[in-house]
Amino acid sequence: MKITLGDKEFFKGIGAIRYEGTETDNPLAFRYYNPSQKVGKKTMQEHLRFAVAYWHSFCGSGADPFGAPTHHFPWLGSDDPMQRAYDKMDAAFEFITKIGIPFYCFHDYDLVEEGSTLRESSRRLEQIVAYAAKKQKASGVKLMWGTANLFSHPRYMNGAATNPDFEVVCYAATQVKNAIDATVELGGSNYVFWGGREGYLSLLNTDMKREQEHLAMFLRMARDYGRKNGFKGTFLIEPKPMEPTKHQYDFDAATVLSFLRQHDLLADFKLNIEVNHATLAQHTFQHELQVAADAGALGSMDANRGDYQNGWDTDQFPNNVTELTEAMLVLVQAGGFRTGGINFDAKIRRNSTDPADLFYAHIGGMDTFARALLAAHEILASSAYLKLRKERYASFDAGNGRKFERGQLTLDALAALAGKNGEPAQRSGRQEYYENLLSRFV
Ligand code: XUL
Ligand code: CO
Repeated sequence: MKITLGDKEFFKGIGAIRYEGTETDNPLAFRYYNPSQKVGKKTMQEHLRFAVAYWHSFCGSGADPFGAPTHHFPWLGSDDPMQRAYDKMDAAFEFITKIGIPFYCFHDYDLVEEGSTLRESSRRLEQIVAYAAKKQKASGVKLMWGTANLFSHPRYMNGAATNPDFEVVCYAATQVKNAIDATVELGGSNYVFWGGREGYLSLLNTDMKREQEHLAMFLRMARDYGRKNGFKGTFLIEPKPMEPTKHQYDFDAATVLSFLRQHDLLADFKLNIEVNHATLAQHTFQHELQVAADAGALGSMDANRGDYQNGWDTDQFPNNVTELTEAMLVLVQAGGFRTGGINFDAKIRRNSTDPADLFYAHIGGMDTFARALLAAHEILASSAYLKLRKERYASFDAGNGRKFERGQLTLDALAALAGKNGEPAQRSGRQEYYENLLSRFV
């Protein structure tokens, strides 16, 4: 079959999406995201560093555990896997360019489907990566991160790096090696590990300690391979507590940080925090970001939202400005992104079946983040917020409080002070006051 490249328009009738301001009625325009607008020292585009997720936006079929695909997008139509891969890439770059997002992210087998042998899969991947390099060069779009899909194929049903069968570990290693090569070739600034199958379904058949040691060994090898072969970016671990596995080892930010510390990997690995993974772990997104930031390990974000009425990973597009303003407060105070950014790891709903729905979804997500950034910046730059929070801790800024922080007191000394001072005066935490302060800027 003769392969055709680059001669189809997949999003007919939709041109470049532009900033038109809040007065516009145009549903295919940005109302807040104005890439060149300065917010403090950086432009919005530099702050937010948006990325499109290849898997949801171009591979997603709308299938769910109860029903067949509903997204019959034209780039998924060909019978030939290579033609399908090229069409998908043409559609992806057309979309990414029209929406004006500077980055994209992929799993190896998002770009092209796996073949029947490892050799065939690697050959397909090499071909499509060469095409991606051309598309990147022609469009200026950059790779934010690459990763290997170590969870879809049945061979990974018992885990990838943590599989009790060494042969599966070797297979996973080959995939990671190829995916790192692809990331390096495409100038990716991060490489992600998301361990969807790294964990257990039942502890009865699981040697947890041994599996976790295997995971650390595997990550060390991937790090060494990447560094030896020209990968200068950041390795990222993306925590998630469960789904698809009952218990995943990368449960949440605190768990991953302690694992990285234990295995001496913190110099090379940071965290990629995803909204709906945070909420699955019974945390807020901003909590997870703060835990990562406090360890100097806030690398990147996967943006989406869960559903308040159910427990699982619904991966909807973000639309809550107030919640995201709290998240952006953490990001801005942490100094913003370096190699990372905001990847829309979100999918249009099963019954959103028009190609235009992909545009509405990303426009809404981008505008929501832009509003949250503007609000967070204003709160930090021109409100009493930081001063008020600091004042809550004023008793540690001088006298015995300061001595305590410096390690100059003993438990006996604290007890003597309590004896002298008596019952402490009640001080309000004023949560509603802080919430109102934030609302004023949203
Ligand atoms: C799954 C998820 C993944 C990772 C990359 O919940 O978030 O798509 O982002 O493997
Ligand atoms: Co994700």
